Amino acid sequence: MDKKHIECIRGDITKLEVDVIVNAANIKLIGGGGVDGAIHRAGGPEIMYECDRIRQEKGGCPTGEAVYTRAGNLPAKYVIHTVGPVYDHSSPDRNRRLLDSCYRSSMSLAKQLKMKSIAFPNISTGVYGYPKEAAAHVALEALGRALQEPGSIERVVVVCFDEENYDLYRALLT
Ligand code: AR6
Repeated sequence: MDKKHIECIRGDITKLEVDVIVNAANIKLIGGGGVDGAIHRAGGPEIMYECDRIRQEKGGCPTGEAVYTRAGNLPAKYVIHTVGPVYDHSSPDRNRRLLDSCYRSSMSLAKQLKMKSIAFPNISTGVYGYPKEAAAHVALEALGRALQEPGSIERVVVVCFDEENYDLYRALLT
């Protein structure tokens, strides 16, 4: 197998033993439902404490960008919080550019932190309404590009919670 690779699994990202897990957060970093809720519940209050500090210092995290906190009780070392676009049917290019930027910014931050393994959820494909197939193409293109660039990351895991996303990724990765 290639030393640097992308794999997909079906499951709960909070259980993963990787260096970094990525959260699909909101611009205020105030927590919410979906994967964001699951990460804060499983990780405990330390993660929100650090999100509060980031909000006080810089107002939160703009769409398409990424910030990091420690991971509290999770097996990971860090959580990278990125904010996907709320899908806007009238702006396909903007949706794509912002989602691409989430994956790119998260990979870049993980490399700055000298991390070797990272797990992503299917950003924006829950309450933010991004069509799953289109999002999977954007994600894999961005991750493939980021893996080709120099840096510490050797293992990227896409964690699919729902069957539709899992089937899509499995088909695209095999
Ligand atoms: N592990 C992995 N993936 C999960 C998990 C989990 N434990 N739980 C849900 N998913 P969403 P968004 C999947 O709605 O669309 C939050 O309230 C889920 O099946 O979590 O980016 C934030 O605070 C879906 O495929 O994120 C924001 O306000 C994917 O995670 C807003 O939702 C993303 O769904 C962000 O919306």
